[in-house]
Amino acid sequence: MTLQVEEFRKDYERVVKGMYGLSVEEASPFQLYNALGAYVKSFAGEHWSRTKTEYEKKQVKQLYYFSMEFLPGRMLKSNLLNLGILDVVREGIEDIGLDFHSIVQAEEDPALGNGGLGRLASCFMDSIASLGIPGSGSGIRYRYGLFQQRFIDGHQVEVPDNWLRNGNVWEVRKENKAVNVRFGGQVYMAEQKGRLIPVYENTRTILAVPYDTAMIGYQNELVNNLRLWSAEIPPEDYVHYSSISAQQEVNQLTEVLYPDDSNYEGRILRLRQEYFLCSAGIQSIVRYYKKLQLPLTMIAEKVAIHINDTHPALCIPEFIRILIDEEQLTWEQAWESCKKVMSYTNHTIMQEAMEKWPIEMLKAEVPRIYQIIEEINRRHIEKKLPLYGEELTYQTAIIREGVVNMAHMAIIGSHSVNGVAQLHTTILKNEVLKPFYEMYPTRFNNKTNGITQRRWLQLANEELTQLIDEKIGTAWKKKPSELTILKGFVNEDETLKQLEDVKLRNKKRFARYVKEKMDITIDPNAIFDVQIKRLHAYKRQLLNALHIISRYLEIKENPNAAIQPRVFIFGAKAAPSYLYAKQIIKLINAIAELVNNDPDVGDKLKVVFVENYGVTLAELIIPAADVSEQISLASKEASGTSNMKLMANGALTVATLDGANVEIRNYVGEENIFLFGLTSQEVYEYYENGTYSSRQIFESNPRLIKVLNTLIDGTIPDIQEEGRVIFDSLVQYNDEYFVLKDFEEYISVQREVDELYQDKQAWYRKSLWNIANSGPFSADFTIMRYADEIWKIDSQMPEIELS
Ligand code: Z57
Repeated sequence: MTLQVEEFRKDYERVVKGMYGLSVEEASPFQLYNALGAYVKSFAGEHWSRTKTEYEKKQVKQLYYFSMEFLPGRMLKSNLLNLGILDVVREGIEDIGLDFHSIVQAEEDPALGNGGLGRLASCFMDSIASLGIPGSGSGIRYRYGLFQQRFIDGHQVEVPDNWLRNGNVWEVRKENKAVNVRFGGQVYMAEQKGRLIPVYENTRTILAVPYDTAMIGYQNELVNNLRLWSAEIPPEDYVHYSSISAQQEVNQLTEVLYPDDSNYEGRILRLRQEYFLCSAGIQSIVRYYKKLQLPLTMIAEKVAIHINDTHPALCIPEFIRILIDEEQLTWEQAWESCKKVMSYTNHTIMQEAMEKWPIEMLKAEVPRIYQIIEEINRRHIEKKLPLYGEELTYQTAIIREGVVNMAHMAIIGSHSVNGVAQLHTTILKNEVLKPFYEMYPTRFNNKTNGITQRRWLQLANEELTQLIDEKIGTAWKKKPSELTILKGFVNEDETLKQLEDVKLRNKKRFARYVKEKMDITIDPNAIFDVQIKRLHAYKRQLLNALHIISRYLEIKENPNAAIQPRVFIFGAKAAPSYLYAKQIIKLINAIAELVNNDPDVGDKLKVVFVENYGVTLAELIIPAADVSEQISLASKEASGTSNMKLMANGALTVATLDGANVEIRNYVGEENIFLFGLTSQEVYEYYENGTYSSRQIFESNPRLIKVLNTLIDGTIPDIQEEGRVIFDSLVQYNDEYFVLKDFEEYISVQREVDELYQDKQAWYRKSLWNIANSGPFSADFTIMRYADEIWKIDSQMPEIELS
């Protein structure tokens, strides 16, 4: 069934009239968007319902991907692309005389995640559907997404993200699928018909209502589901909710996403959110499974549950609770099924990100779940003590020193634990989770992250997509490995020139945005140097900032020297409670203020810190990037995914050997990436011998002295407090992330960047080489491996071939 432009026009005009009683000329961009969304949703509805019936009829094994975060980005264009009607619809819209771009822009960007982890979950949803894998997402429908970021005098200010204000055309409320989730009270075991069953007292029941969103596969007529849960007062339970405070408690539950990325804030409300997701999700899975009329002891043959970081790890005790308390299985039966069903991804080695819930909190909020965790722990210790002795066994305990270690529970309760890049997995095995690796060597495996080229190349960079199509045809869109065919073009001057033109147009597009939004003029011929990611000390935006100061000082010392112009582009939100990160934002904004307004500097150096970085801005910035900054302290970034997106769009990477940067290096070769800095091994050696002295490095490097002094001598405006704190963190408090240690090599590798850029042909040869080598980072490959090796789920389209 192919859609014709004419037919679309008629249908669309009818939808607009039906929804708003307006002609398309009268409707606002938002109304036009909403009507188009409704049209797309009904277009996909046929496939959606057919997919569901097929899964049920064939009783296929299904994956449930549990995540506290999803960052889907705007969905209109992506849905049109995947349905194969993007061109027809765009043409139809423009035939009517409407502006397609302004309709697209009327959509809110749902920020139901913080950063890499949430965006990865959404890339995975796209790949799972596109590969024809039966699977759905399970998450929370936050009433408010991640805060919107504003800058006031260079300081970050957070504004609530009321993303549902105008409704959400993609979601479908499924009130008939609601379930009850119980919190608090007391629980004791009582005998009934010869079995111990839990008796609850004084619990509060909250209704979990699912909202479903279609996850549309790429031109394969398959539509999966993303199910987001929302908390409501159970209508039949009004007596318990007569007080305002009881009502408020329910309304608070799914009110807002916690804004911490790679940082654990042990808040009671967050614990409730986690249990709410797990309980609602597991209940709905078991309910579905029971419809199939198969024995509950065989649930692992039809269900795989994936835990995205430890945030949904309460899936494990909740699954056991339901099987034992409500379905009368024995502990042994429930436990065996649990391990077969569950798998877990670790996303970080940062200690401050590790979830450790105080026992008292769990007892108060989810008393039955706590009992089950105690029992899992007791049996674990009992079983492993004789095999591994005290030291190792107690290192793997779930409960220790008054807290429940969620990572330990996730590992013990699953059959698979994976890291997200080769280096990360190696560090998990040899350092962070070493005792577990000794105990369960076969449970550990690596699944290097990936990205969806559909959003990050086809949609975000239409011009590059067209160029690639012209060179190698369109098969790469279903078979990302074919991007390697581009390697055959690296010595074709014409292709390199075309690539340069594409990049220049993307840079001009971004420059227009910067001019309009920020009133900063940037030169599209300068190098666009991009660092876009959450603000975190370990990611070392500060190192980037010190490099900028160093260049500024060079220009001031020698205003007439010829230097390669560069625009430094930042996008980053800081967690509201992360003071140091906010101070670095202020510092970078102050540097921008200084250099952008200094007449000695002109176009040689510009600094642009975009407000409110998110998926939508990423789609604008990434295609315009020449340089990709991936400069975390080696060993600290589990994988990184902006590194992959930027590479696929032809940026050259400046990197430490951290996370997936190592694999990028392996694919492109040393000559096609700018490496610098300590290796993870060297970092670990410093930790072991404790010999790092940042002060020594500071005092023996005249350039560093000059650069760091600008933080405290008034050179940079309006940073009295921030400058001092940051200076002290580097010199006085021994520079936790080895910024000073890596500084000199960073400066020198940046000089090589400038030199290479003088030779455009050489530059774009490397750029093309990077694009040609980005295929392996397709999330389709990643998901294929999860499905084969962990979930044991087959594609519904066995003919698929990615390489
Ligand atoms: C988050 O975005 C990541 C890890 C976490 O533990 C939390 Br909490 C949030 C990130 C890592 O920092 C990235 O390196 C990685 O690429 C991403 O998760 C996806 O795996």
